[in-house]
Amino acid sequence: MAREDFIEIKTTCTRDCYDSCGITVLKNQDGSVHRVVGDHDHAVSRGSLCGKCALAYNGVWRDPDVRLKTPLKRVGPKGEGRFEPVSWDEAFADIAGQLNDIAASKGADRILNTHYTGTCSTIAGHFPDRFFNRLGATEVDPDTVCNNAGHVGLTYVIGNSAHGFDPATAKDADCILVWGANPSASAPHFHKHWLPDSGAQVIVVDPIAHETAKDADLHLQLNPGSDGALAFGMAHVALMNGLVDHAFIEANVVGWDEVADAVEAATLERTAGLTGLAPELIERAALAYAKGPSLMWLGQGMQRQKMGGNAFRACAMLWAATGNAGKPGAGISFLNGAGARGVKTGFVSAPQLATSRRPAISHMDLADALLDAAQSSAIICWNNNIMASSPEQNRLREGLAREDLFTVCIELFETDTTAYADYVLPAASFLEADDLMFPYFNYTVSAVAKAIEPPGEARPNQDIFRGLARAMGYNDPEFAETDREIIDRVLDQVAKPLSFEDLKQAGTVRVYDETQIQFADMTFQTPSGKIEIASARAEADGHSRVPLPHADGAADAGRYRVLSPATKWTMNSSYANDPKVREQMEGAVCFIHPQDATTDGIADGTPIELANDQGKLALTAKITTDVTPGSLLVYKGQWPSLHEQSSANINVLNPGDKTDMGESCCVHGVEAELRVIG
Ligand SMILES: Nc1nc2c(c(=O)[nH]1)N[C@H]1C(S)=C(S)[C@@H](COP(=O)(O)OP(=O)(O)OC[C@H]3O[C@@H](n4cnc5c(=O)[nH]c(N)nc54)[C@H](O)[C@@H]3O)O[C@H]1N2
Ligand SMILES: Nc1nc2c(c(=O)[nH]1)N[C@H]1C(S)=C(S)[C@@H](COP(=O)(O)OP(=O)(O)OC[C@H]3O[C@@H](n4cnc5c(=O)[nH]c(N)nc54)[C@H](O)[C@@H]3O)O[C@H]1N2
Ligand code: SF4
Ligand SMILES: [Mo]
Repeated sequence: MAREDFIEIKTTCTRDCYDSCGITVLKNQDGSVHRVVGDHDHAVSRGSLCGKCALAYNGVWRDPDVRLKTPLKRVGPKGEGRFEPVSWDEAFADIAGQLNDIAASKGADRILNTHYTGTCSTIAGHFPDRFFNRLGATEVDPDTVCNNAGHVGLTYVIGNSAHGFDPATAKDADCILVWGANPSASAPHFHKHWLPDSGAQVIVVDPIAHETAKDADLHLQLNPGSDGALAFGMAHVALMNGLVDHAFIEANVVGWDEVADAVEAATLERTAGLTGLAPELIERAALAYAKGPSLMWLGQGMQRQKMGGNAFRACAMLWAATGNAGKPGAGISFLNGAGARGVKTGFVSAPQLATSRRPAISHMDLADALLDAAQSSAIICWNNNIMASSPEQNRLREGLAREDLFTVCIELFETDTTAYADYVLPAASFLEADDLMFPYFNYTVSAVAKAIEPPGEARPNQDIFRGLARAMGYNDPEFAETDREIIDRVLDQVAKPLSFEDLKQAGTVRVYDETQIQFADMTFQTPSGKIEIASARAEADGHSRVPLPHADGAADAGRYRVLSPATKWTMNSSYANDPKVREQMEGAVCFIHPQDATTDGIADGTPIELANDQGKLALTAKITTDVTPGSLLVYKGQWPSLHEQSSANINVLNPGDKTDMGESCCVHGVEAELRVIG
């Protein structure tokens, strides 16, 4: 059939991804789906989806045999995953009864709420917060498993970590510095189109030679955790070459004088020693960046190290010192919230429903909390697969196995986490309900349009929590607000007139016609209103007043540093249950530098085991110079239950150590011993 014979529905991928691709659902005239493909009109993805979504959206994501279709109630022991179907009414009544009992007898703070970005859409991602605000449950702070160190570190310096540069300004940039992000996996279309089309010199700072690093003009393959030292070393080169912008500093920066000595001391020789990089490479990168105009993209991977908050402050120091701000082609970005587009979506969470300050813990403390009956009587997990993604996998499993813990999971699939649930409630996917999406890179807004019916009795998150609220006896008007009312309230704030109908026609709309200049007015939401290299607020929070030229040392003798970033074949743990995706994945592989392999007598295919105090994991060795000596690479995202030998993934080795700031995860700081097995 020709394309015009299909009914086309435009929607948007709502996964946790910089790209937020436009999607076209091609439907047959009888209403059945022919295929889910990329939207040709979408400026970022230009008609293609990434490999993983192209497979999964035509695979497990729409497979009624794999998707959850009815509410399920546990009949077997915890962990076995044996359930019987029950009606929504029965599930809601029992769950509400148990939660009300716990709240009344022990306190609602004994109910833990874990959630993250299964869908990043506005309503399905945030409406459920209304329920937890009203309940007063303990929030397992979502960003602590991902990027909170970066948020905290950057906020000290520039006041707002969720308002980065407008990517449209790349055409004016001479240099783009990608620092600790891997666009080739985590932003595949920005990797494919935006970076090369910018015409800018691309510099990548990353311990792994991923595809974007290989395509870059310069790749600084530094030792993991040495970013603070590198930022100071680059600032040193700028200083020695007259490229520190003193006029800019005078007008807009607080505290340069407090780091100037450390910058002067960060010689090329010293920086090379700390980072493992060649001095000439540091110099070339520093000169290109400092001359500018330059964009600095701070990746989420980079801040997942022990001193990740400090690393962000050090990078922001380099950015400020070189005056790469307030002009076309210049800026710094971690990510962009809806606020970067002048839109406030906070009301979707209805914070006013919380009668007192909500208790919160870090994901790093989740296993502790679950192993302590005085801290937890129930857990509700939605948009999040904690058994695959959170640290301390063995202890987490033990906690979830507690017979006296009441567990509810809201999911599309049966996962390693749902296996421990008392109730599993079937969620509708983003293809199955109307919603909105604010991409976290581009300054755009996108329609999420209901393209197909949910399988069986599955419902969108917001409907599940509306139903639960009703069963709990909550009569607040916030639970009666409809999806369409929320969509209209959000779109009313967009700078140009935009109805949901218009948006659905277009798919994605740029919020501003003109390219935006970040910090054009040079005001910053810091206490001084300026860029704060020295921060009294950081000091009051117990940190150094200024960023430090820090580098982690090498791992202890006999141990390796294990990096576990994103693979291009899964979205966190999502899609690892899709057979076609699994065919593409290399399986449980550990990448190791030839130098280390020789020492340990390892060849391609050698079965090995990584182990530390937390646990152990069997893997197959693969030799490559893509990693640095002393570091190993094991991708995140495998499903523990699908690993036949170990029933675990890389998080079985993750002790859940906290970063210097934000109680956040330093998963790229994990260390383990390696031994040959078999
Ligand atoms: N395909 C795919 N895309 C994804 C995801 C996925 O799982 N798969 N996950 C999504 C999510 S939730 C997020 S948060 C983003 C994350 O996307 P990214 O920001 O790209 O983060 P990571 O993949 O964790 O790591 C990025 C890079 O950081 C590097 N890194 C590790 N330690 C250090 C260090 O000490 N210094 C420096 N400079 N670099 C270091 C790693 O080698 C890696 O190449 O991606 C999103 N997109
Ligand atoms: N070792 C290691 N571990 C990591 C990381 C790492 O780099 N290394 N990265 C960390 C990072 S950055 C993050 S963000 C976390 C992410 O960790 P998770 O939040 O666990 O991410 P996913 O594995 O994608 O799980 C999301 C779940 O939501 C479900 N889902 C999708 N759409 C919906 C929906 O509409 N409704 C509901 N109810 N469910 C839905 C999916 O089926 C999936 O099981 O993992 C962290 N874990
Ligand atoms: S995960 Fe990212 S690259 Fe893949 S389809 Fe979704 S938005 Fe596009
Ligand atoms: Mo993340």
